[in-house]
Amino acid sequence: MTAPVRTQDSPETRGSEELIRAEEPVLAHNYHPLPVVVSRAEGTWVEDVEGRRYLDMLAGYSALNFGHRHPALIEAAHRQLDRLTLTSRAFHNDRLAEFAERLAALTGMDMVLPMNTGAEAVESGVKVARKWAYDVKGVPADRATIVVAADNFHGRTTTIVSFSTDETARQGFGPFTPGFRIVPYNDLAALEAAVDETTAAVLIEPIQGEAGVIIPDDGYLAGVRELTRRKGCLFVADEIQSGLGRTGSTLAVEHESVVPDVVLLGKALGGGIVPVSAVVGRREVLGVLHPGEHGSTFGGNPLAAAVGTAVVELLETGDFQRRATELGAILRDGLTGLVGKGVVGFRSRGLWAGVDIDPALGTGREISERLMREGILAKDTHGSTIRLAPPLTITAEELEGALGSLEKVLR
Ligand code: IF1
Repeated sequence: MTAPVRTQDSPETRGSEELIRAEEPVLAHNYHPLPVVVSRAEGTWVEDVEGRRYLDMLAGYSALNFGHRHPALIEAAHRQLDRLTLTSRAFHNDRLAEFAERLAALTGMDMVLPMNTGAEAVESGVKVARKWAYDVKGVPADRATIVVAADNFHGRTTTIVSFSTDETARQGFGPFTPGFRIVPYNDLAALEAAVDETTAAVLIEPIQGEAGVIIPDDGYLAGVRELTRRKGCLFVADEIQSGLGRTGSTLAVEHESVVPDVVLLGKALGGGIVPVSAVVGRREVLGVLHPGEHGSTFGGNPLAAAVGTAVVELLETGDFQRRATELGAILRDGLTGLVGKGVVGFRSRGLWAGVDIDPALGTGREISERLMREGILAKDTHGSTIRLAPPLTITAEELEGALGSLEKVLR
């Protein structure tokens, strides 16, 4: 006799350890989560099943830029839940026009293609860039190439891992999609050599997230913009993790006053409530799509559009961007003080940092577990690098506390 089926209203009474054990036989093992079972959260704080509180320094990999359950976002979601949640794009809905208008204005673009996950935005960006190459640039059919950077992370679909340089992300998932060229990041000469008359686009992260918050030299993004314009191909910026306030500006490319042809957005665009992503770009590019050529069941649904509009409204104030800049100075100064005390180096912009820990002190995973015991949730990327990306709502005191805990676990 299997365990009684728990109905929606009967509370989950199992504790953290029991829940972790219960997952094992039934949940695919594509993650190795920290041994914490979150059950509630608000702002920058999460609470586990036993009521222990943790400061969230990961923020859903930058999907929780506005903190857990931001009141304005929850209110927008509740209001829409009581009206309309899904129509499909077979019909119009009364939320999508405003979302598209305000997102386009926020990003300085002409048109919006609403999708759901980041990977869908990247896949849609690849398709639109290729179609632009054939319809506008005149590249021969099926000959379009897209140039990407080594150590990229753009998602987990088979086409996207086709251009990954991370063997763990590729192993066992072939055969792969052709039409991609890989060059070293932050290397304009290599990019110059790889872009030719077949090139539809250069697709890069303005700052490489999963690679460990790798920040290119000043001038690299401006160089990509000049090179792509001169060679007649598109500059597609993947701002799914770097965008929407994380680095201190609405888009990370603003740091070099660069305007790409296409920007990919996701994560925080859904306010940490529903998956919302988008391809935003110039009319000449997104105008290549005609009815029936691309789509998505949930893309642009009224609930997503309502939450997305509330997110855009938060960003229109500039407050979160300013907070990321101001608090980012505290983060940078705090990490600078830890260099030589267990930190061997770090990279940071705004409230986003990749911190390289002395491997002698432990692996990134071991450091993350020690931080967890100090009430701080953070996550390692590769080796001994810890990513720090708190909600942009974090207070200076909370940030100082997190830095204090990091110093403590490194002693
Ligand atoms: C995981 C980190 C990984 C992204 C950029 C597209 C996507 C992502 C720049 C795809 C997603 C997520 C995926 C998640 C962990 C996290 C991540 F860098 F953010 F930490 F893996 F690299 N472009 N990043 O960062 O968006 O389809 O996931 O909505 O796969 O474990 P998605």
